[in-house]
Parts: sequence; C-alpha cells; structure tokens
Amino acid sequence: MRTTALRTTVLLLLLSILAAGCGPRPQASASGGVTAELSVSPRSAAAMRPVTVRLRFTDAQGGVVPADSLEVDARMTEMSHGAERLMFRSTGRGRYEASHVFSMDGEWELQVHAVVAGKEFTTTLPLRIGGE
Ligand SMILES: [Cu+2]
Repeated sequence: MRTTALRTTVLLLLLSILAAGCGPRPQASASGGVTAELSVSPRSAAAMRPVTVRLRFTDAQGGVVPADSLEVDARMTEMSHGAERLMFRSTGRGRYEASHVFSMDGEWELQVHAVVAGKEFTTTLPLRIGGE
C-alpha cells in the first residue's frame, strides 16, 4: 500500500512539472542580457501560404544589436516530423526577416541559434500557425 501511495505522489509531481511547462510563453526571450523579439505577419498566419517572420535582438539597454550569425529551425512541439530551416536575411539595423511556408497548422517553436555581440545566443520562441 505504501509503495502505491508513493508511486501516486511521484506521478502527480511529474504531471504537475509537465503541466507547468505547457503555459503560454512570451514572444520575446532573453539570455545573457540579449533579448530576441519575434513578430509574424500576417497575424492570421496559416500553413501552405508564405508567412513573414521577423527577428530582432536587443541588449540590456534596449539598443538593437546585430547578429554575427543566425540559424533558425522551426519544429512542431507535438510532432516528431523533421524541422524546417528558416532562411533569414538582414533588413538592416539589427533586423532579420524570413519568408517561410509552414507545412502544417499547429503549435511550432523557433529554435534560434545566433552569435550576438560576440556571444552564443540560443532561445526557443513559440509560434502558433493557423487554427484561429
Ligand atoms: Cu506537424
């Protein structure tokens, strides 16, 4: 009996940890003083149509900082199919833009790997495509 109760407690603890990681996340992510800001257009972005994804990096003072390198992969959070590489180009003043056709509607996340101000910067930004 004791063992069963303990197992139940451990299971509930694990479930609560998992649930805590499932809330809505902000569209900006900071690391080492650098913040990545994401915006997408159109607002009603949907799969199988071109979507414009914009990224911009700012430092702790809020100033825009350019990325020395930038690689972004989009993957669906609830699926195991492969990632899609987004091809960003600089549009000046520390702003980057990619046009991408997402293969499916659903919950995506952008995995950002950049070098900003000489430092490695990695973050994950949530992105919902379609379904609204
Ligand atoms: Cu999918």
